[in-house]
Amino acid sequence: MAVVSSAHSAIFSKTSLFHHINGFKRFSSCLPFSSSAAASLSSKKKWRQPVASSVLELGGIKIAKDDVVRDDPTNNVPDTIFSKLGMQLHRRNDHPIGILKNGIYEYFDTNYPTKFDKFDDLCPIVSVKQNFDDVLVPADHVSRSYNDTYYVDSQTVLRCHTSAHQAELLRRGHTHFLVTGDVYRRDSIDSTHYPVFHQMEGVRVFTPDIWEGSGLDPTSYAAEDLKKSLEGLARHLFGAVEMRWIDAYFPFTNPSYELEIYFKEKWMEVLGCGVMEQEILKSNGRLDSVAWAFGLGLERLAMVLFDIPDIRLFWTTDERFTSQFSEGQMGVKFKPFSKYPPCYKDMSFWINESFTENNLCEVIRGIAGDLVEEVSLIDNFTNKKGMTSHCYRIAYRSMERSLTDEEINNLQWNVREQVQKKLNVVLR
Ligand code: FA5
Ligand code: MG
Repeated sequence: MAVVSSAHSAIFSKTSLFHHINGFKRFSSCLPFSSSAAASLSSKKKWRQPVASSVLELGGIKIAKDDVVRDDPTNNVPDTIFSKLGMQLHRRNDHPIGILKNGIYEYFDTNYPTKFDKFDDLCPIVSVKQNFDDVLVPADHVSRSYNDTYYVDSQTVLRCHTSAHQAELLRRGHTHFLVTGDVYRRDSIDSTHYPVFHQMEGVRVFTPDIWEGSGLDPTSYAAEDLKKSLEGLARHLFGAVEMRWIDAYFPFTNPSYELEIYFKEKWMEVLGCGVMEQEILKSNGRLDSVAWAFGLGLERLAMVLFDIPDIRLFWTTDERFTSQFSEGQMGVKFKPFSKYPPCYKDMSFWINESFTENNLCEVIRGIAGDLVEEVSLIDNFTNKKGMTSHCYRIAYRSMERSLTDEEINNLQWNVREQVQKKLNVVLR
């Protein structure tokens, strides 16, 4: 395994208004989460369609749509995201994400019998404190912005990483745990980014008797153990695959690393990890310990494992996809059911100071849903008057069928109208 050092960026690797509006009380009872491993959804029924009903049950808690999607400035959760809450792909044993989760469990159960406690049903609606403060994310960190995170209200978010559960589980006395869950981020659009995806968090705490006598200082001991465990996991999942370690930055670990895997002619980041900041351990009842932590991107790993070319496929209920996977079958290679052609549409506009690419992508997804495959900036210039123009290319493609010209033209027409209206930009 080659070791390469360089900086790398992603949401965490970059250097309150109203309180208890209706519904928040229910979320707080949702926070001391229900427990784990027990229930996995029946794998008999093939995957259900997105919930049309407007009341969900998450970790045993009932949540109504208007608790999560509200027309007020502290809320930026769109309908399309609400429809993903409660889908829990990671709890379906015949879905690639569930199969992968079970494969990772198997690795930890084999190598550390009975050690790791597993949680896969913790409520994705968490407090700002859990998601950010508890893991030392600075007050001015980009990940806290409304541009990057879905806020239910000023103190409540859809978790943007499973690290949101670290502190609480440590406080409850867990020293080895795996937390799997759906996480939510406003993000760009391409084949490896989706606004809802799944992570698995792993934490292992070491007490002094474990590193004493190793000849290593506790931090080096934990860092070595971490890399060994994750390299072992990668071998368990993939056998031989090209990978490299990258030095990284996270507010909650030091040192920090990311692991990249070579996939479809590109390096793809699959996980972040590191030695947990002492302060997190100290604040949660572990004065004399060190710990490592990691956060795996399950879709990214599943793409490599099952040869799934596009992240949107995880959400399809098309039989031609779902019938290819079954419980316990790790690494079956996905056979694409004919490839439909993409259709490209360009749009140019003068941006304003508040323009962001995440906002643009949110508007486009709101209209085109999973028919949009990629949004990329293809031209960017500033004129003599200081006005900046962006040209974006939108690739439309269905994973399931051919799209008609008329359908695409309608989508694009709608996108142009909404982009202009919602983002206050001037089309050219
Ligand atoms: C984190 O989320 C950290 N919480 C990980 C961590 C945990 C670090 C514990 C240290 C200790 P990051 O933002 O890089 O880090 O995301 C982790 C992984 O999630 C990425 O490596 C990637 O595999 C996946 N990921 C990130 N954004 C997306 C996205 N939009 N779609 C699909 N997968 C994504
Ligand atoms: Mg990252």
